[in-house]
Amino acid sequence: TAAAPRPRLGSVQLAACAAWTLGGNDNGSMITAAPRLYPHMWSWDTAFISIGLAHLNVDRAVRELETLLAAQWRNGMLPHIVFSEGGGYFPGPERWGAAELNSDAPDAPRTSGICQPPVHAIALRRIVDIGAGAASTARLLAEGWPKLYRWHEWLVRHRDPHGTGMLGIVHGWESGMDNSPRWDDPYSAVVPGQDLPPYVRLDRRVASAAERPSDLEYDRYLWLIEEMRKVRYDAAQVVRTSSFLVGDVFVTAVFALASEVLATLGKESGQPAWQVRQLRGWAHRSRRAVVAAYSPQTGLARDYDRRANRWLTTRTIAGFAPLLCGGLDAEDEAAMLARILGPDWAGHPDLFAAIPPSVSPNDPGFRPREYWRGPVWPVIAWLFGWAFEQRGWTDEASRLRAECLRLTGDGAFGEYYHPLTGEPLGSRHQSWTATVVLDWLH
Ligand code: 2M8
Repeated sequence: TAAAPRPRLGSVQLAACAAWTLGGNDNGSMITAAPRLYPHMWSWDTAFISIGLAHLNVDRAVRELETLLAAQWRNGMLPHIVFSEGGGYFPGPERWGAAELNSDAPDAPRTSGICQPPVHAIALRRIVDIGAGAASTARLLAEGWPKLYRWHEWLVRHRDPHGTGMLGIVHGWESGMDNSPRWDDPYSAVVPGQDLPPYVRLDRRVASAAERPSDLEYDRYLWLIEEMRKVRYDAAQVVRTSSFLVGDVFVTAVFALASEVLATLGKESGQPAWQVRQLRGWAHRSRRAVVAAYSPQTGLARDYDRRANRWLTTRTIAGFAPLLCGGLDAEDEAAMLARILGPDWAGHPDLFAAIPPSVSPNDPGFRPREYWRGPVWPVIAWLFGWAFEQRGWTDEASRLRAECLRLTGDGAFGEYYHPLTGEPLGSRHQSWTATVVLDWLH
């Protein structure tokens, strides 16, 4: 697969394109994740989107995060989708039925009944830094911080009830990496029942079938929703009854990192000292769980299938989770940093740009066009780059940034990219891709 020549915009044009993309995805009440494929608000997309927006208009960035936070469930959960008035996505609010079944869910706006990786405190940090001194950022910090604290508390209470530090997920969608090979084993135990109500997929009207999950995968995704509906999205029961329950090492590392960030923001802004201490304690415990998931055999950290009681040794980008939150001993950490930059990952000689893809091109399961099974995701690269900077790996962070700008420099803002040719795949004009580009350009 030879790389086709692709146009490259100058940085001013590229920033203008990114701003235009975000403006185009603004439906008046929210910035949707993508124009046609995802016409609603997604939890972790919105965290990233608000970072890019902060460079354009900090008040607008604040409003975006506030819109998401306003949909927080009364029990503290931040839902993975906040639905706009429009349709065009399946499963929509009727299929989820969250507000009908659970009194903790808001009636308006409508939401889904699961969550996504807790990156929001990182967005708060970025917005507060970019918009220092603005009245809106001060308001966001004062009113948003306690909401994020409750969100983290919900995760600890319901997704780590035994205090292991490792957070569980009850649906692959909660990982954000829907059809990653990480979940093939646990999904093989999810057997859709005869009573799975019929449905029509809408995603393949926009993205080609080869770039989306299979029908069998979708049956399983929808079956897990049926299981949750049966227990009315009661968080404690969902964890007991879902046929999918996995300790997610990537979500756990994000949680450790974000809890540390939230603690620091809380300390700076005079939040109660006991809550700040508690956040640091959660961060510490989850960091230890990430380190305990590290496998010297693969040199990567593993997920844990709680239904089958076994470690999952699939090798994907998520295995580099310890680089996000730290905690490995110095030697293992240096080896892991070298590995993500080395020939199996970002340094693979056939890559279009030196960015770690979702699955290594050397892995037998590598599928370069298929969603979370091989493509490069700029937003994931942003997260690693940001963490690298926090860890003091500034050269590595700026090289990654330069490579990402090379990949995304045509202004298409693909949802994901073919790692070998650089072709944009999935949706075009994807908000979170535009937004991380804006942040890289500043
Ligand atoms: C993808 O997930 C949704 C379901 O949540 C879908 O395929 O319909 C994932 O890439 C997820 O991480 C992302 O938040 C979402 C919107 O961009 O799309």
